[in-house]
Amino acid sequence: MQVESILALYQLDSAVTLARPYGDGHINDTYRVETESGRRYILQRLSPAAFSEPEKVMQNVSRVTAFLREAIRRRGGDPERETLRIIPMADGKEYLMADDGCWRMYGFIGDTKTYQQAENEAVFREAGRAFGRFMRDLADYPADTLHETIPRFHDTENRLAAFKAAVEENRAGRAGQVQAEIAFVLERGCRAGELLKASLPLRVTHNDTKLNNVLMNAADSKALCVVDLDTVMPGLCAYDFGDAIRFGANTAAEDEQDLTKVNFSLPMFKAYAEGYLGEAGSMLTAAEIASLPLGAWMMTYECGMRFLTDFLNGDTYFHIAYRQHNLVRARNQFTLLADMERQADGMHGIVREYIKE
Ligand code: ADP
Ligand code: GN1
Ligand code: MG
Repeated sequence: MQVESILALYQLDSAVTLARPYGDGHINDTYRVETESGRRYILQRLSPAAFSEPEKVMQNVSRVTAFLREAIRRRGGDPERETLRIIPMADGKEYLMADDGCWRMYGFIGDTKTYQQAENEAVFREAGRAFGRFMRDLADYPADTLHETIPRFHDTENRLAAFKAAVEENRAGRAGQVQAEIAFVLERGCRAGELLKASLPLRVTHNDTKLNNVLMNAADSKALCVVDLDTVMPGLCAYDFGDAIRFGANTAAEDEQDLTKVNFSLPMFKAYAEGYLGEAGSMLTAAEIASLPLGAWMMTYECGMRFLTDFLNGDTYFHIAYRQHNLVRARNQFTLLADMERQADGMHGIVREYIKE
């Protein structure tokens, strides 16, 4: 459906003056909307490729944000700036099921900044604080009432099975050109089940903790609001920690093509651990803290494999800007992973300091 027709279903404060694609998310179609009075909104079409049951996503988001607003208020924060608010349509519904997918609107949280790369340790430490606080705020959320919006989202063994099927099917005829990358994934396949085998406690986790899913307050550069709540589900803290490290402790962008620039930064890892464990460390068991380096390895392995799977399938899942984009991203993740393997002892040394004997 046209953005204009969707907007016509909303009764906003005044007439819409602008609706323009916004942000760098890989999944949803996001638009920034402005009205005559100067108010702003975020309009999104949920990706049908990612979310087959959008009603469940919206039910989770509605409940989780209501819960977060209370938690934020209780700790003296500002619920209007520190979590998302769904803007209902004129008929009171929180989303629209259209032919091309599910549409929804949020209030725009202004005077903020999102980073596509961690510019320095202070920024990344703040991101760690944001996701640590997020998990703590949701510690008492009844996890069994959450829908699993993407089944087995971080079940890496299942991702590996999907990867092998994509290689076998070779739908886009690209397997021949990525033999080295396929071998890289398969060589490590025996480790895919390591996290799930560890019997770690399930928490309410975000599951997509990329740096650009945190809004930083422009005025003081402090972490303000965690966004992109579509994958909030029961999960392991190692997923949240690991996925953030995968993105932010890379010395280059996730899609940097010059692989000599792609390294794993231990100082960035340390900064994130300080922020995250400073907020959430007291609620975690020793086994959970010890699992965080494995989380970083696993999320990087899994994400590289997911990019390569999408490349093999003909780019049906992640947004791409050019033909080889998913392959570039996969190579980037594998380069990062190899460097993480070289620096595994360093990661373990850092988290060990947080384990109380
Ligand atoms: P995707 O699932 O595609 O990543 P997101 O929900 O993360 O979509 O939105 C894309 C980007 O839009 C985010 O990275 C963030 O920069 C920005 N954004 C999302 N929601 C808001 C909001 N309520 N206020 C301001 N910016 C937002
Ligand atoms: C997607 O939605 P976005 O751009 O924040 C993806 C993550 C990947 C990430 C890789 C729902 O995140 O799992 O790690 O791209 N989200 C979904 O950049 O699949
Ligand atoms: Mg996002």
